[in-house]
Amino acid sequence: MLWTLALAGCAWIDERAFRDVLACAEDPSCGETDTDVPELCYVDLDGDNFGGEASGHVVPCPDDTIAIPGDCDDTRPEVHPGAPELCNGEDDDCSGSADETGVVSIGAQTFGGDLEAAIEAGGGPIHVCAGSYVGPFVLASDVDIIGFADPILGRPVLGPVLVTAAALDVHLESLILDGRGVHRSLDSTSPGLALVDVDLVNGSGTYGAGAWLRSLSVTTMEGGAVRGNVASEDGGGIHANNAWLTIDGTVFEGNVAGGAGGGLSVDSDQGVVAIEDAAFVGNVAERGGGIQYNRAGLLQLARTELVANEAPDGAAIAVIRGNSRIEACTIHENVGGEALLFDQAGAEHTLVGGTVYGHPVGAQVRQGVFRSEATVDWSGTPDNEDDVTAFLGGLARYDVEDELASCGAFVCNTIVGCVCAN
Ligand SMILES: [Ca+2]
Ligand SMILES: [Ca+2]
Ligand SMILES: [Ca+2]
Ligand SMILES: [Ca+2]
Repeated sequence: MLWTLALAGCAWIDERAFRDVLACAEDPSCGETDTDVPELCYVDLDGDNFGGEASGHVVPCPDDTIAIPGDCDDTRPEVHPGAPELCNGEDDDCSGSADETGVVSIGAQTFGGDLEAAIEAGGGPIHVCAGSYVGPFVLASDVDIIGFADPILGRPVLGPVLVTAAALDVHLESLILDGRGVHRSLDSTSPGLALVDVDLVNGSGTYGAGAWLRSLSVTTMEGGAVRGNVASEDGGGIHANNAWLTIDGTVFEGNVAGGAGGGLSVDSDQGVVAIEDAAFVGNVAERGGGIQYNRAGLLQLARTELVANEAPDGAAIAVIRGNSRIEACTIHENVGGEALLFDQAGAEHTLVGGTVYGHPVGAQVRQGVFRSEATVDWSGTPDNEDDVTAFLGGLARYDVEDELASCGAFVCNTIVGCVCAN
């Protein structure tokens, strides 16, 4: 009614008065008491049309203020109510929290929960927040994918979770790739794959259930874990076939291979494998419970722990082809056969310091040259008093722990057994 009067009288009213008229029309108590509270202005320094602090003015608002509050960061125009919530640890939409579960973003662009779309779009590091994402994810160009709060990349049906087909430079960080017991977690041909704090878990496959690193690929691993993967053939955790692989601080735990290399198998003749500050714990295989190395070249292993791995041959490590240098490693209580198995004529193996204990036989050199460059502690435990190095040449097997201290190097073959090389 009041509205009608106002229009009929052709009286000029400002916008606020007009809104009051509208409100009154729906409020029977209008006019009985004075509820006419002045509308406040809020400082809007970043110009996103949402104010932060109250400015002390009422409408009409002066410059740099606005009657709409709710800006939780008035220094950043991209942060305001209704802005897309990005995966960045910050509250972008001013809802009161960084509610980022299931959010994927590249810079200021959000992809909701669609990681595949983000990979296709590219153009910057992809940030993936907590949540579960369903692959497969095929990387066909350079990409950085960085997780926050341990997002899980999985796949419910057949096919690897993540494939780096033809990708040149791939950086994956703080992600969990979960094969969910149906396929391997990672399949790489990338010549530049970096895994930083990436977990490869619950994979299943013939070779390399956690990851199959294919011919001529180059991979660096830093931190993270390879856990609970099961291969029917070689490489329960990882199978490196003609592949370069550097491992720093990664934990291989509870992986199983029906063939060789419960934690890691290395084969074919190209590529360098270097491992440091890692741990192989509770992996199981028919040969090389922790690691099998079957490649011309050199296995480099430093400051790494091999514990409670299990295999009838080479419970911790089997080097059946190629050379090895095992430095300052802790190798104890592996189960099955000897802890260390070396078995190629002419190959050279050097043990430098470290500790080997808790096995019926510490090391077995079937063939090759075996050297000890620093004192290795072959401590038996009360339950394993015969835990000394044993060398098997042909049918002759004998313990040489004491001789090793004075000799330093043995040459072993299947004809004459082992003789001091000095
Ligand atoms: Ca603002
Ligand atoms: Ca803002
Ligand atoms: Ca955010
Ligand atoms: Ca929020």
